[in-house]
Amino acid sequence: MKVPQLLLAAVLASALLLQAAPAQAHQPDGKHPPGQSKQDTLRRAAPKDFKIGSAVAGGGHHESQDYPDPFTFDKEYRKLLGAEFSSVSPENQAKWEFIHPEPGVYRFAEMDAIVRFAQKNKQAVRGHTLFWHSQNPQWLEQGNFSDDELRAILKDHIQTVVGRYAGKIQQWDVANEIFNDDGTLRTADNIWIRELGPDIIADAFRWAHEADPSAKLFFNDFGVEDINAKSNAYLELIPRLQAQGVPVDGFAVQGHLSTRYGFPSNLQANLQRFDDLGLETAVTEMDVRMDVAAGTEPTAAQLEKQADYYQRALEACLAVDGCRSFTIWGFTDKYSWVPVFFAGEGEATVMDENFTRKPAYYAVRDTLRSAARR
Ligand code: 9MR
Repeated sequence: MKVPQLLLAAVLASALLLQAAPAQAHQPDGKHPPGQSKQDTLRRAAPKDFKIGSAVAGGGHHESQDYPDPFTFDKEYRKLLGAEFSSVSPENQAKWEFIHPEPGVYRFAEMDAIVRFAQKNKQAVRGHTLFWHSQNPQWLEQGNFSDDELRAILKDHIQTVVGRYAGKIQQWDVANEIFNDDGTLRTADNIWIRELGPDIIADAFRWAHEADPSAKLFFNDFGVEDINAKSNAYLELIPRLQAQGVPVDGFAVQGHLSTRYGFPSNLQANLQRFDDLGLETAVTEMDVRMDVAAGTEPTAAQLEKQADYYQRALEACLAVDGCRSFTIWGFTDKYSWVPVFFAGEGEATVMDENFTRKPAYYAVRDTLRSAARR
């Protein structure tokens, strides 16, 4: 080859390289699924002061599935959990049966690991939950304790658990699901209310506040997205407690929705009426299940409808001043509680079993982005 030809070849080669360079940016990097770069995540899309969260899969229904503990064993899952979210909630790892398995015996390892992970990834933590009718250990439910003993057990539990993570938990779901759909207290199934009377609710908040004055203390429930008898019951109870000086900071709607039913169209107005009381609000367990027969895939129309529900719920929260935290109850269908609890329903989260983003993912991301631009 003569010198000018060589030069030409070199110029051509570098031109080709230059052309190839931007295209490479769109190639999978081996670390992220195609189309998912580290920059392009929900937490990056969100407004600065807004937490976008996920439950941390482990315990509960996971223990009867044929996979190991997701949070501990699934590397891809952990990577996405850290990259995508600015808040995490223990799905089961801080519930009574998990964290307090025997009288006087606490098992903190799993919750400690979640809190460490959150700190490493600069994430907030929502604590869940201290006072509930479900997932209580047998020793508690069948213990035949006197009222004084029960009170002491609850106080010790709340102060031990909340105290251990003091300063590290942004919001605690202190009391979970205390009302029936008709707005009456769940007296029959909630051991605390049944045995000690409704005043124990105020004590639970007081004890939690003593143990961590910096944590925001919430009521949390399902079926309270809309204005209805159950959400009205909270609207009546919370100001009554506040008037007595009980440290209640927030009201949270879980957001377990189904495309079988219409979207709760008064969600924003409902959150707003709690905001008007000076309370924080939050969406804490969002998912949108749909009917899918085993072995079949959801249709495009189903996925669009699901995306629309996620988007409207997020928009409702974003439109209310004190709603600064939106958590989804798991981000992948691989580990969702839904198919285990509802036969014939599933696909409720924003990513499929292979962590591929669904239309709901993009709806959430784009809604966060437009809010961040405002
Ligand atoms: O997702 C949780 C699942 O792993 C447990 O088996 C189940 C047991 O009740 O609880 C699920 O989480 C619930 C949450 O703690 C409270 N609101 C309803 C959630 C879905 O059932």
